[in-house]
Amino acid sequence: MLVKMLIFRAAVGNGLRRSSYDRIKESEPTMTITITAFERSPDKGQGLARDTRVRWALEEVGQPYEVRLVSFAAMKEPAHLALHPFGQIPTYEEEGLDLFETGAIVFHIAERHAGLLPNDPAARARAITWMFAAVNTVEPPILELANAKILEGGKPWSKERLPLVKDRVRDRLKQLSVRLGDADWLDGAFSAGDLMMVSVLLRLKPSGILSEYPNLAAYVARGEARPAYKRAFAAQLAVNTRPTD
Ligand code: GTB
Repeated sequence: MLVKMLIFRAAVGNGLRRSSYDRIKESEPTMTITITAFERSPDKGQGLARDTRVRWALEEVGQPYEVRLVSFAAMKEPAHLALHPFGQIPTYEEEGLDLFETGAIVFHIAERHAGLLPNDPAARARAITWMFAAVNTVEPPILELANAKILEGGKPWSKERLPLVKDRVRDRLKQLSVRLGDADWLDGAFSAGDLMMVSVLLRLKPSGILSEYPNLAAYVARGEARPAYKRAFAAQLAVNTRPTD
């Protein structure tokens, strides 16, 4: 595998055409991929924990994977901290490579396997841009809203602050809604950029804010309707609804 990675880097470095890279990708042997997920997600299987986006990416590219379930306590133990310095899920392991951060994991999957990034270099760069926009620009206000509700809901100032936080989410959604317009996906065919953006937007579903932007609500629904998403969702649901030991 190391050799193949080096070949890929060399191909890119030498400016070889994309078809060379594709041939390398096609010849990639199947390897064991292991991700981590909550032993029990606090959302009880709504698919909001971030392992879902990694499962989804793996399903889109047809890569089988294994899941190691971790408790909140185990996430803070040295063994898990060696994989994830911040003691979180998900992580990603394949032979010779450990990764954390869903943006990096999904990007890695998309780079290694066909199906999530276009071959055309410019379209590929734009799809990657949308991945960054999802985690750097759209996700922060959405997380802020989740924190305002979950962590700060009991504070005396929370009620006054909440509308401001919601409006920051709306500002971003309005802009995204304008850009998406009546297109199915953000830039041509479905890509890792859409996978990340839909995953980020899904967190808003329980708030009702998403439905204020019908084209975004439809965009998220299109993502959820993808067979790969359905398989990913079902897999995490099975974990989170299994009988307790
Ligand atoms: N930036 C990192 C990434 O994208 O990989 C963030 C990873 C992260 O936040 N992981 C969370 C975690 O491990 C789980 S997904 N938290 C435990 C900890 O920090 O100790 C976030 C999440 C958790 C729960 C819900 N929920 O129940 O609705 C939704 C999302």
